[in-house]
Amino acid sequence: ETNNIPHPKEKLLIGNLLDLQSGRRVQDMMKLAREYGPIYQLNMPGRSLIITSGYELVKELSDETRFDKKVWTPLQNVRSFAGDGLFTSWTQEPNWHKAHDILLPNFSMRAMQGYLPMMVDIAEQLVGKWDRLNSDDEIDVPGDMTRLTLDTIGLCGFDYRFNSFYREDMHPFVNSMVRALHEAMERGGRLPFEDKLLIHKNRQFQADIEFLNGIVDRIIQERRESGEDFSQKKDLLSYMLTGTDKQSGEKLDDLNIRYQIITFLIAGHETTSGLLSFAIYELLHHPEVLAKAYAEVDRVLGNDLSARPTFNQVNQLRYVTQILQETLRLWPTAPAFAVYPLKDEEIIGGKYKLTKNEDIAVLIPMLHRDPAIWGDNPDAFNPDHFTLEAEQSRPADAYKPFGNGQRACIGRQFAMQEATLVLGMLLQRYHFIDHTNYQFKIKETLTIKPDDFKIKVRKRTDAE
Ligand code: MNH
Repeated sequence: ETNNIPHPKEKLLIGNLLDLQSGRRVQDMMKLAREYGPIYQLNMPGRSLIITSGYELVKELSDETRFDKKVWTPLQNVRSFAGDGLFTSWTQEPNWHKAHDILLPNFSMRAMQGYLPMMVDIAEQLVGKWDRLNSDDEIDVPGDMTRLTLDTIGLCGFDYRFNSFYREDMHPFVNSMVRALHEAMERGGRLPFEDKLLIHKNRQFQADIEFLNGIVDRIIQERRESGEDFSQKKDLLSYMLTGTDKQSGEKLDDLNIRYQIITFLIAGHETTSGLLSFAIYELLHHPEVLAKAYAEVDRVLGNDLSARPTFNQVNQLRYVTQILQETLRLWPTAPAFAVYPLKDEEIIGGKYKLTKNEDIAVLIPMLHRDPAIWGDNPDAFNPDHFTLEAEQSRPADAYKPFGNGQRACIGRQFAMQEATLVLGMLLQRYHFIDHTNYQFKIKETLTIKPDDFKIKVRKRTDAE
């Protein structure tokens, strides 16, 4: 090859396929980045994957006049159920621009203010559950955070209650979604003929997709039958059903609405639940950070547990926000995105050559550990990385947990508001107890979460 990009030695016929193991692809990519550096290439049957993680490289890849989002192999597989929804569409597909234009008002500052009471409603169900536990009862942290975030996007986006806190198991939507996301990712690591042979997995994938569609169709039907005036309710669903795109004057078609709802139900909860889970994990291991967080929460929210946090109070939880930002630095829960060059390109002053055919991935957890930006100890958790001064003295492209440019996350403020509110309410109420001496382990689907992470809590109002 002549593109100068380092690559691990390939095996006959399968190339580097085995360098990324099932269930730990992101972690293997991180390991290879530590070994091969800020850019390396993996060659697999039928495709090649370039993995970047140095700030200097990502700065160039973030230039939207030269590079655009690529719907790379994992996302192509997600298109089986998310179609040309916002997350899985190419920028030049008409429905990307249309849906972006129609749905943007749902993510304004005013819209965030409107969501807060609904976010509080669901957060109160979470603390209602934790308040009633016996002191010996264990909490499945990612499990309860998933209940919380799914119910929040359901209520805020679609006026639909999954009521996950009223059931012992997960809502079946979650099981189908997790399996489908996992399968979408696994397909990228199999040989094409293997994919075809896995009859059971293919059947399960189809069944899961049909199940997700069924839930979405029920949500649409309930709204249509509710007889409410769509133009009065300003949630995602009403914009999807009635909004028109300024450029084309058109509405979204029925199939695309289905894709958008699935997209938002998935994108709107899977990553935020991981963020809250990792944040609690980090707090358990950083008592000095935890103490500062308690002090801030006590000052801003006070100790009246029956008072509902206001929009202003949530925005005043600056240190809690820094904790979440630092958590997303080390554990960006959507750990990679991909771009392609609009024409054949050279980067780093002609050092590396890039073509449209490769998937060029930005491996966010390693970008966020570039020593040139984060110093000699980039693995250390330190919310002071996100003081205003620290943020101002750092280039913007060094931190990309929400992706890049016009294709960056539309739900960023939504996620941060929800996570800040919930972490604030938990800190206001509980001591966290690591009774299992948790051994950190990551579970990968398309996203990352702490695996099998259990805690106990004790109310702060109880005697020490
Ligand atoms: Mn979200 C795109 C991360 C929460 C809806 N999101 C992205 C991308 C990243 C991302 C990274 C870009 C992916 C790519 O370039 O291929 N998102 C996150 C993280 C959180 C998150 C880390 C929480 C923490 N996302 C949310 C929430 C919603 C949401 C909450 C909805 C309420 N995200 C989206 C949508 C897109 C997206 C929709 C696609 C946007 C577009 O391309 O127009």
